Amino acid sequence: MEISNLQKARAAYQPKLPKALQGPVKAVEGAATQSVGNQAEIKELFPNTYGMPVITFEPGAPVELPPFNVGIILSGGQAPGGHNVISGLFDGVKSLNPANKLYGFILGPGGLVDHNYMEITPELMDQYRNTGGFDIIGSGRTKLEEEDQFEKGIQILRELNIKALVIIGGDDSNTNACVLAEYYAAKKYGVQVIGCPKTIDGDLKNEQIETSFGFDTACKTYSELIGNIQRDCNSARKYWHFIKLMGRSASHIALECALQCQPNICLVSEEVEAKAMSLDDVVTYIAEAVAARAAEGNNFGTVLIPEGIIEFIPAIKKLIAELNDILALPEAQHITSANEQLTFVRGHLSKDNLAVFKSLPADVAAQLALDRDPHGNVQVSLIETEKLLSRMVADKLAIWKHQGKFKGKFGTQHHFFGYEGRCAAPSNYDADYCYSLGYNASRLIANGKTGYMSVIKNTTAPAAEWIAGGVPITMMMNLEKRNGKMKPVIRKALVELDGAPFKFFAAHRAVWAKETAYVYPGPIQYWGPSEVCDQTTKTLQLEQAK
Ligand code: FBP
Repeated sequence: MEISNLQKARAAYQPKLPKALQGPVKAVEGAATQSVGNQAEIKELFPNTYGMPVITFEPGAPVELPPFNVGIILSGGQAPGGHNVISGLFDGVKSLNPANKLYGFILGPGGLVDHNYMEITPELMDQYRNTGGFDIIGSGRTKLEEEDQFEKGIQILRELNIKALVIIGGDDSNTNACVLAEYYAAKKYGVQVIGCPKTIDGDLKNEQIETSFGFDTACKTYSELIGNIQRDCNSARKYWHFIKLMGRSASHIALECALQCQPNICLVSEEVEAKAMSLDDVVTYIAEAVAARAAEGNNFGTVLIPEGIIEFIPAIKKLIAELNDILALPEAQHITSANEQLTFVRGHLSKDNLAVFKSLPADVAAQLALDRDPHGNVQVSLIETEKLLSRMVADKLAIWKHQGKFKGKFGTQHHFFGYEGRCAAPSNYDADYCYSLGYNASRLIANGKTGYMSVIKNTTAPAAEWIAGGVPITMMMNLEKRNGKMKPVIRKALVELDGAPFKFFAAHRAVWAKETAYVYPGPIQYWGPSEVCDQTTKTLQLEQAK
């Protein structure tokens, strides 16, 4: 395999570990835990894995363990650092006993069910250290939730003599990891299941998890691109750039990029919902900023749009909730064509929601009514919100022009950044954080834990001071409606409007809207001054400063 010079140099980088993981560990247990919501129901659903204590690792005495094998699964969307979780786990498992083996299940959870796997050998591992992507074993979105899948899984786990399975995923995949842990514990199958917090979306975080891995690198990659666009924009001074950013429901990515780049406008879905804004309110907000800049001769600017915004406009949110219920009806399961599905949906919607549905541009309405991903999510990355909004702003400005309220020009360009950042070579932060998460998972396994998520905290401090341990996954759960039914799920972390990152943004955005206060972050640097190479996201800095 031909590899780039950067890849070669980067392969030699030895990721840092927290001090507690640099030698043998002892697990220190905290008090019993409770789930974040619906405690009685979650306890009943997870009798074997509910209420376990938070674990913190401290330096301890060496213990000899018989050899054991471990399996690993990459689940869901790619996020920078996945290969480092695997290399951390690989090194951790080998450090416990060089005879231990690591097996990767191919193309996500489906690999476990279909018995599609490969051994991760030292030679293979070395080709992927500190690289982006999930291509070492591939990823997939198969949802692990049926008993029959769990039973197929145990067959191959037994065949390979696997003692523990590590599932690297977002909130949905870690929810499934917990269900699997509970199932294997209830059946006394003797296989442990450990989760790892992954997603560029940044929405898998809470009191215990500071950030999901990949958020740091992805946001830095998008911010580099946004900065480049802002330079171009400020050079030609003739376009408004509408930039949609991945992130699914939550606006963490858009907000972080706004903190890094200081664009003229950044929409925050959670605020749109809290202020009960209509689509027209959002359009008016942007149009007013465009008109105000035009009045000063500035016919250019940048608008950041979180990809999930459409779901947060209250009328559309209500519509989506009803659509989800309709799509979960038994009759809907036999529909074979998109047209048939649209007719079915129209025939079942309530009067108010049908009116909202009909008011949407046909392409957006169709996307909302069509298939969900395997976890029941609307596939927001497929909705071209950046074009929808710029089209509606143009229409409004045309009316204002006619009324003499807008005298400028409005030329537009559109961008969607998502896939560009998900497989970027991990920043130093993600390289260290991910390696530590993986290494730490090996210690949770060695300590016999199951139903835990690997966590590393205090990550705004130097790596040696990071705190390693485990958190019971049930602790993060509550009940939410999915595919028409109430299900136990990890609570998604949306942007908090009283949180430090949003407050900082809100305090500065009026100036950023009017003036051209762009910041150009430039590309991620791996070697050089620490203030350039080792900074965490602004979100994390602001959150941890409290
Ligand atoms: P995960 O939640 O699985 O980490 O995926 C994140 C994400 O990149 C979202 O931001 C985006 O909406 C979605 O995946 C896109 O899905 P796909 O990779 O299937 O196109």
